Order: sequence, then structure tokens, then C-alpha cells
Amino acid sequence: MLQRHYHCCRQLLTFKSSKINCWAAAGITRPFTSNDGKVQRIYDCIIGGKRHGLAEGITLVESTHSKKKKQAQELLTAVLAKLKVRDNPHRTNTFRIGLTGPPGTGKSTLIEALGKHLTAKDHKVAVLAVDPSSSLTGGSLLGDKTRMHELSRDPNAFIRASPSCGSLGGVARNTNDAVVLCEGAGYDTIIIETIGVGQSEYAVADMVDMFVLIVPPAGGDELQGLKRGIVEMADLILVNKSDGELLIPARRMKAEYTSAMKLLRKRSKIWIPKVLKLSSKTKEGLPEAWDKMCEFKSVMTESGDLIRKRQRQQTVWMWNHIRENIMDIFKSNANVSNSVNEIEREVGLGVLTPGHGADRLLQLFRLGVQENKL
Ligand SMILES: Nc1nc2c(ncn2[C@@H]2O[C@H](COP(=O)(O)OP(=O)(O)O)[C@@H](O)[C@H]2O)c(=O)[nH]1
Ligand SMILES: [Mg+2]
Repeated sequence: MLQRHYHCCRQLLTFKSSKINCWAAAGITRPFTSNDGKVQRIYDCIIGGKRHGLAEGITLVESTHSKKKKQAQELLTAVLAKLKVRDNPHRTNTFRIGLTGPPGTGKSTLIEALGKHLTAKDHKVAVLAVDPSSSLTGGSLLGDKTRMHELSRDPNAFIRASPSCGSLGGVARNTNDAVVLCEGAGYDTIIIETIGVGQSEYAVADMVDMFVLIVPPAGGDELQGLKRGIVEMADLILVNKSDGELLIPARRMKAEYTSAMKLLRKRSKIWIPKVLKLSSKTKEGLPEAWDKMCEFKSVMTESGDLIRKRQRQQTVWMWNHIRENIMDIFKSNANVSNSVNEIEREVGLGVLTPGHGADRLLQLFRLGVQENKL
């Protein structure tokens, strides 16, 4: 009896000290400050690879509530510390892919097919869909759910669709955090789906290893919203729906994009963007598309470019956070909020120039900060 008691105590002590080491590595003295045990529970679920815990964790990082934001930071810090201990520091064993393209190109259908292809190869796949249109139409998310029917039932896949709620920057920042949580839950392939017509894909390009553009086999209307900048950012272009009657236009489209890509400025010394055609319906060309993605990953890893890219992205996101926080601080300053409507009105009427209006607000802000100090 006594021996058992001693054994239990020892186990508890080793458990505690290993946890404390982990927190110390993360630069925090106490695990989770929230006293209801919620963050600890979510953390345990995520590290244990439980999908419901991951979903709850993502909801927490998406929250704009200040208490929840603090909890989210604690959760992220702890997950990052765990990842540091468990995997290599830059986690190049995970592959982050951004998938973009105009609505209706077949992104969700492609992700379903690719996801199944990967889980059959023992990969764990997480799909994060950032959908700027869904908050307006409400339709796309529903469409995604039905389109990724099989993948959503796959135990080795996790699908999360987030409406944008009007603020693209906000969603993109949360998506960045959601990637960390997915990696903490053991997902090795993270696919982020966005519609290539807004601003979100620029933010997404700054959080993925590879940026893939999906285009339909016909040009015209469908491609109108697609900006040249997005084509320039792509590491791989996939002409989808290359089946049936669309096979010939798909071939033509592939040739057109291949020659257009030659005219673009080279972004990398080691990777020339490729154009492939495939059908997400018949799955023809799908294994080749995945092989191309793996080739990109290994070329980038071997040259050290992948680590450099991820390091650069980390600093980009730090500045994004600073920008966002500074705006919050600025707008919540009492002097600013008392005068902002009036100054905006005067700028709108042309009484004040935009530069002058900005100067006035900045001066009021500075005064407010000084008053607070006194
Ligand atoms: N013929 C054909 N149709 C496809 C293919 N992939 C998707 N579709 C169809 O295109 C439509 C839009 O697909 P969806 O995946 O929702 O597009 P998303 O808006 O880009 O996510 C659906 O009706 C799909 O069935 C394909 O490879 N071939
Ligand atoms: Mg979709």
C-alpha cells in the first residue's frame, strides 16, 4: 500500500516537472492562468489529436473577446512549446498549402479528392476554408460541406470553414493561428482554401509553403475577377475539370498559362512555377499534381528556402499583429473617438485634406497618451 502510494507520488512529480520544463521552455512561469481549466482541457485534447478539441481551440483563437484572446495566446504558446519539443524547430515535417481560385472552379471538390488520396497514404489532413463570400451569401459553406462529404467523415481529416465576418485581415490572422493548432493536433498537411478574388489570398500566401492556383478550363467571365498578381504568386497552376467535353479547352488553357508564365518575372532561382491539368471528378492527373507539390516541398527544403520562407512569414505576421493592435489602441483612445466622426465628416466634405485630418487625429492621440501619463 505504502509502496503504491510512493509510486503514485513519484509519477505525479515526474509528470509535473516535465510539464514545468515545457512551460519554462516557452518562457511562461505558470501553465494556464484561467482558473476554470478550460484552456488546459482544450490543450490536452489538441495534443491528444482530438478533433473536437481542435475545433474548440480554433473557436477560441477566432474570438475577439479580450479574455478569450488572452486564453488563446496561452493556448498557442503552450502548443508551440510542445511542437518545439516534439518536432524540429521549424516543423518542416508539415506541409502548408494555400489553394485559391475563382468560385466554382472546383477547389472544394479538388480538396475532397486530394484529401482522400492523402489519407489513403497515411497523411493527416486539415482543411481550413477562409470564405469571404459566405458571410454575405451563406451558401458557400453549405456547398463545401456537401462537396467534402467523404473527407469530413474520414477520421484522419479535419475540416473547418470560417466565414470572414467582413474583416479579412482578422480571419487571416486567425487562420495563421489555426494552422499552429492543427500542427499541434498532429496534422501534417494543412490546406487553406480561399477564393481568389479578394484580399484574403495575399494574406494566405504569407502563411503557406506553397501557393496553388486552380483555374477553370474556360477563360472569359470566370477569370475576370482573377488578378494578375495572384497568377504571379502561384507556385503551381492547376487547370481543373479536364474531363469530358472540357478536355480540349483544358488543354488549350494549360498551353496558354504555360506560355504566360514564361513572361512573368522569376520569383525563385530554384523553382519555376508549373502548369498541370487534372480532373477532380475522374481523379485523372491528381496523383501527378500531388507529386509536383511534393517535388516543390523537397526542393525548397533541401535548398533551405522553406525555412527562410517560414522565418520571413513569422516576422510578417508579427508586424501584422502590431499594425492591428496599434489601430485598436488608436481607435479606443478617448480623444480620438470623441473627434473621429467630426474629422471624418470634414475630410469627406473636403473642408480638411486627408493628410490634415490624419495629422489632427494623431495629435489628439498623442495628447491623450500624455494626459494618461500625468
Ligand atoms: N466536370 C467537372 N466538374 C467539376 C470538377 N470539379 C468540380 N466540378 C464541379 O464544379 C462545381 C463547383 O465545385 P466546387 O468544388 O464547389 O468549387 P469551388 O467553389 O471552387 O469550391 C460543382 O458542381 C462540381 O461538381 C471536375 O474535375 N470536373
Ligand atoms: Mg469551395
